[in-house]
Amino acid sequence: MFELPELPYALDALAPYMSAETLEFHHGKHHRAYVDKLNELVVEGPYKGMALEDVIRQAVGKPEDRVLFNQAGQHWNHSHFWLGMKKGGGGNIPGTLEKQLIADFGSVDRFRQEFKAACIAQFGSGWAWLVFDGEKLAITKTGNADTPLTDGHAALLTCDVWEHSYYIDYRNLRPKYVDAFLEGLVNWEAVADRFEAAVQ
Ligand code: MN3
Repeated sequence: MFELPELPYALDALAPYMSAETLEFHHGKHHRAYVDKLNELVVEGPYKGMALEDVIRQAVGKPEDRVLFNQAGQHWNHSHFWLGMKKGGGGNIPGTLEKQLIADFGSVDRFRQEFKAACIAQFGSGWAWLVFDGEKLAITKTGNADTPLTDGHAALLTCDVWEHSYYIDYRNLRPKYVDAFLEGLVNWEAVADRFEAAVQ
């Protein structure tokens, strides 16, 4: 059985950048619904007992497993998203990662601009990502439940740009939400740890 992971912070810890009400709905209702539906779909058949990453890799691109893939991808993406944020986030970037951001984007500011642009440019529901492709850092976008896991890229940071992620706090203003995410929420230590793990 897949389980909804507990948030690594209190519901009100990310305010005012992300409200308790948003987390209550987003984690407690949206993410929970993906997990519940996923469990219903894998209860019998070839995916029974399989690890989440394996479900995603095996279901991707199979039209008959599209609904199951969507639940599994959303479970994985959200679990990644929660761990990429913290109370008092958005501050200093650990040295090794900062150097790599400067090497691959020109400057940290330039990275922020490009990441924000990707969040805004994702048409409809989806995700923007900072990934490590084996050689360098890169920014990518995925639609709906798609995930860099199936591209062989190591996901380092993601911003959920589904409307349910920002509509309570920012209404239709996705750029304002992305600014808040970058300035006040990103857990750069967690991103740096993922980078170290991906490089090894
Ligand atoms: Mn979401």
